[in-house]
Amino acid sequence: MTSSDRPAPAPAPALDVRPALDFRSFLGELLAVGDAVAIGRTVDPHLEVGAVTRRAYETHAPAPLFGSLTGAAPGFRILGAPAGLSGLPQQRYGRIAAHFGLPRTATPREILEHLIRAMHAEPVAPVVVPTGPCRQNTVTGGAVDLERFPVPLLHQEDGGRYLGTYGFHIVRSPDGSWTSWSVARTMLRDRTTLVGPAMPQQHIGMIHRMWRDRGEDTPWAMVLGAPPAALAAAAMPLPDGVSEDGYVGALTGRPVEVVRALTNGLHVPAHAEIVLEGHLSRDRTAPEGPMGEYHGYAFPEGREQPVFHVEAVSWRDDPVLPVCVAGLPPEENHTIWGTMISASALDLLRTAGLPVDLAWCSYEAATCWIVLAVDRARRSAPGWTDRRLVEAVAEVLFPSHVGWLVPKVILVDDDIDVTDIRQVVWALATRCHPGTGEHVFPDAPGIPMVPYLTPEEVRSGAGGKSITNCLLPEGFRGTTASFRGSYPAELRRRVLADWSRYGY
Ligand SMILES: Cc1cc2nc3c(=O)[nH]c(=O)nc-3n(C[C@H](O)[C@H](O)[C@H](O)COP(=O)(O)O)c2cc1C
Ligand SMILES: [Mn+2]
Repeated sequence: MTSSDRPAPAPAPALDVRPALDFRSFLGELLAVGDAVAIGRTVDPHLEVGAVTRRAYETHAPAPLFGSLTGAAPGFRILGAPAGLSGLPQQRYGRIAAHFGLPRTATPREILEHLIRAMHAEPVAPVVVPTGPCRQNTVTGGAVDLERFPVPLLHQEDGGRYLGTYGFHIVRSPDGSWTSWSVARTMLRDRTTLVGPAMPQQHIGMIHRMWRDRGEDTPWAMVLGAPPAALAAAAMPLPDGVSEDGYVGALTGRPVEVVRALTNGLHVPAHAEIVLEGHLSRDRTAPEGPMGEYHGYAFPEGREQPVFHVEAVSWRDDPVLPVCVAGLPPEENHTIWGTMISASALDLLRTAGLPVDLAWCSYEAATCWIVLAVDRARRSAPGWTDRRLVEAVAEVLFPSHVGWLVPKVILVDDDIDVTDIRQVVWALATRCHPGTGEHVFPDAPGIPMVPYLTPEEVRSGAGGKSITNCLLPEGFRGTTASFRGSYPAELRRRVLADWSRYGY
C-alpha cells in the first residue's frame, strides 16, 4: 500500500470555542441541549432564586435561567448553577466541559489533560479591541447604582446579598508585569461599594499588598458573566506571577478580546455580561458575611474584609448574572474550583517526577481532599517506598500555591478510578491501616476555612493536613473480585453483547 492509497487521517474534531469565550453563547448552547431551562414565572431574588438553584444542584437538574425577577428592571436575568452536574445521559461533566469548548461527553481525565496541555503551551496574550458587547450600557461616577441589578439573598444564613459569586476580580501588579484574574465572592454593601475577602495567600491579596506598600489603592475591575474559560482559569491556582489571561488564550487557541477600562487602565473582557471598575481600598474594611460556603457549612459570624469602590459599571443588553449558591456539593466550588485544583496539582506532581497518574478532588468531598492515583508500575521502581512517596508528595504539594488549598491527600494505586467516589470509599475502607496509614503534617500551611481546624490552627495558618496511604501493602495477595477482575475477557465481551438477551 502506498501512502497515497491510505485514507487521510481523520482531522481532530475542531473545538467550537465560541461558547468558551462568550457567556451568552455558552448559555444559548445550554438551553439548546436542554441543560438549562428558561424559568417561566417571576421568581424572587430574596431566597427563592437560591432555593431553586440549590435544588437543581442537588438533583442534577438543568441550570435555571430566571428571566423575570421580582423588583428587577425588565430584561435583567440570573443563571443559577452555571457549572452544576448534568443529569443528561453520558453528560455528567457536560456543563464543565462546555466552559472549555470540549465535547459535553468529555471525561474528567480528558478535561484535566486539556487543562494541563495549555499549562505547557506558550501563553497567548489578550488582544485589545475598541469595544464589545459589555459596553452596550455604561454609567460612571455619581450615576453608579449597583442596586440596579437583581442582587440575590442566596441563603437565609447570609449576612447580605451577594453580587459576585461567579465572577472574577482583575488586578495588576504596580510594575505591570502580572495581571491576575481570580474568583472570589463579593457582597453588596451599598450603591457603590462591595466587600469581600482578598486573602494574603491568594494572588489578589499579594497584588493588593504591593499597592498598599506604596500607599496606594489597588486599581480593580470585576467581571460577571465572563467568558466561561476565563472564569474557570480565574478559579485555577496557577503559580505566582502567571497571568491567567495568557493561559486562557493558550487554552482556547485564540487571544481573549479585551477592552480598555473606562477609568483605571486595566483591560476587561469585551464579551462579558457585566463589568465593574474602580479600586480596592488600601485601608477601608467593612463587615462581610457570613455566607453558606464551599465546605458545606454556614457559620454564624462574618468578618472584616476590604472594601471595593465601584466608579463605573457597564453591561450587555438584557444582562445575565450567573450565581453560585455555595454549600453542600456539587456546586461550582467543587466542579470548577476542584477541577482546576486537580489539574494544577497533577501537573505539579508529574513535573516533579512523582509517579502520579491522575489527581482528583472528589466533588463529594467539598474540595477538602484530593485523591492521587499512583502508577503501580513506576512506584515499584527502587527507591519508591510508601514512606518516601508520602514524604515526596508532602514536600512538593504542601508548600505550593495549589497545595495550600486542599488539606487532605489520599494515595491509592491506579487500579482505583479516582473520579469514582465508590471506588475511593472502597479503597479507604479496605486499604488504609488505621495505625500506620495516616500521616499528619502539623506544620504545613493551609487555608484557614477548613471546618475542623482548631482556633489555634486558624490563628497560626498551619495544621490539619494529612496524607492517607491507601496503597496496597507490599506482598498483598488479593485480586479484585468483580465483573472486570473475575472473568475472562472473552466471557465479559459476550455478556455485554448479550446483555439485553438475558432479559435486561
Ligand atoms: C465559585 C467559586 C467561588 C470562590 N470563592 C472564593 C473566595 O471567596 N475566596 C477565595 O480566596 N477563593 C475563592 N475561590 C477559589 C479561587 O478562585 C482560586 O483559589 C483561585 O486559584 C484564586 O486565584 P489565584 O490563584 O490567582 O489567587 C472560589 C472559586 C470558585 C469557583
Ligand atoms: Mn493567579
